[in-house]
Amino acid sequence: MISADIEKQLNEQLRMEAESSQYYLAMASWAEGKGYSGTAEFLYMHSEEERAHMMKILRYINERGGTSIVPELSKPATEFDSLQAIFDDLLKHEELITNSINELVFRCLELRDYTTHNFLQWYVAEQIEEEALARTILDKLNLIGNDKGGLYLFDRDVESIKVQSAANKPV
Ligand code: OFO
Repeated sequence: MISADIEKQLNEQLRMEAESSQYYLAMASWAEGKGYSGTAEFLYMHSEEERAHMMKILRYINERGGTSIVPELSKPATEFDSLQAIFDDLLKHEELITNSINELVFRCLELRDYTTHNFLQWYVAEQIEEEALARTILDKLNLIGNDKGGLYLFDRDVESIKVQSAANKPV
């Protein structure tokens, strides 16, 4: 059984993962509308991943005897300035998620909830991967700048970049 404190924080994390999914869905839709079909596919896939992250927490809370709360979500932006702006926002957002996971891990140790601590290690590994990927993409975009040919090639190639979980990678 999880404590009320951990249950509340896990529900907050669940909400943040759901917001991430909505946020990336809005980015994907914008990219698709602008003709960046590769970037759109990448972001649609990322949005699906975030939904899976949300579901994993939802199921965990219930499994541990708590009550998961399907959250109300805020409306994400519909307009973005550029691909750079999107991936800049995405990186900042992932850094926020990492901080939140770290806070949760810290609280688990304080309350000696080693089971949830263990559950959260998957998220700790995932965040390393997600931040690294966002930085790599942003570095590429910053090199390309406003060069149309470069952006065309970026959009063609980004589709093949997979958002992989560090936890699933062979050691
Ligand atoms: Fe769920 O990792 Fe991104 O937000």
